[in-house]
Amino acid sequence: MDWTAIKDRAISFISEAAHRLYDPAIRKLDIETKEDADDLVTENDFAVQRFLTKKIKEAFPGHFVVGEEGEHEERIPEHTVTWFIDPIDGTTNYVHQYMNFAISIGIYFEGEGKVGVIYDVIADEMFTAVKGEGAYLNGKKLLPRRKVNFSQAIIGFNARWLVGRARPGTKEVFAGIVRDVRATRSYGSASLELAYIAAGRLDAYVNMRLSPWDYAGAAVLIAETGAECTPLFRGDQLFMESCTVLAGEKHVHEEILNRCNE
Ligand code: 2AM
Ligand code: CA
Ligand code: CA
Ligand code: CA
Repeated sequence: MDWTAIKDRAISFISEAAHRLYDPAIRKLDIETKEDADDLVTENDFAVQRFLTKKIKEAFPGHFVVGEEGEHEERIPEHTVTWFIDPIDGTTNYVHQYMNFAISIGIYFEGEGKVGVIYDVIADEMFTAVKGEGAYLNGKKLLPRRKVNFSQAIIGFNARWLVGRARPGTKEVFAGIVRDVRATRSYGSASLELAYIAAGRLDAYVNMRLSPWDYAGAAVLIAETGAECTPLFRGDQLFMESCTVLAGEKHVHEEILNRCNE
C-alpha cells in the first residue's frame, strides 16, 4: 500500500473540506447539543463528515470510515484500511472563538497507525505523518523529541474534565503535577494539543475521556517524533469506545504515568 500517496489524498480532502469552515458568518448555524448542554455540534460538523466520507469512499471504495458524527453500529472489519475522522475537533472553539479547531484524520491498517493528517483551519497549519517517514508541519520535518526535565515541562489538559471526570485520587496527583511542572495550557482541541507534542510546543497532554477519532491521527505524528501516546491508567487500552489518554515526551510521559498509577 502506498501510504504516502494515501496521505496526499487525505491532505487534499481536508483542504477542500476546510473551505466550508473558513467563513465565520456560517459557523453558528444550527448548534445542537449532544450528551450534555456543553457538548456542542453544528451543521458544519455533519457537513464536513459527509464530505470527507464521500471523498474517501469514491477514491478508496474498500476502505472503512469511522467518524465522530457518523453511525457507529458496524464493527471495524478485519484486514481493512480504516479512516478515523473528526470533522471538527474543537467544536466549542469553532462556535465561540473561531480559532483552535481542526480537521483530523488517522488511517490505520492491521491495528497500526499508518497516516496522520491534522489541519488547523485558521492558523493554516497542516500536520502530517506517514509511519516510518517522519512527521511534518506545513512540509517542514519535525525534529525528534529530546529529553525534557519534568520541572521544565509544559503540559496541556482540560481543567474542567480533569476535575469532573477524575478517578479517586487523580485530582490530588494532578495538583502535584501542576505544582511541579513549568506551566499548563488548554487549547480545547485534543488533536491539536496532541499534534503540539510532536511539534515541541507541549511536553505532555492528558484527557480523561477521548474517542479514537480524537487521537488516531495525532498518535502517528507522536510516534514519528519518538514521543509516547498511551492510556493514563495501566491496564486500559486505546481504541476502545472511549479511553483516558496521556501523551508526551518520553521522560515527562513516564513521570506522569508513574504518579497516576502508584
Ligand atoms: P470535539 O470538539 O470533536 O467534540 C475538548 O477538550 C476536546 O475534547 C476536543 O478535542 C473535543 O472534541 C474533545 N471531546 C471528546 N469528547 C467530548 C465530549 N463529550 N464533550 C466535549 N468535548 C469532547
Ligand atoms: Ca464532539
Ligand atoms: Ca474531537
Ligand atoms: Ca468533533
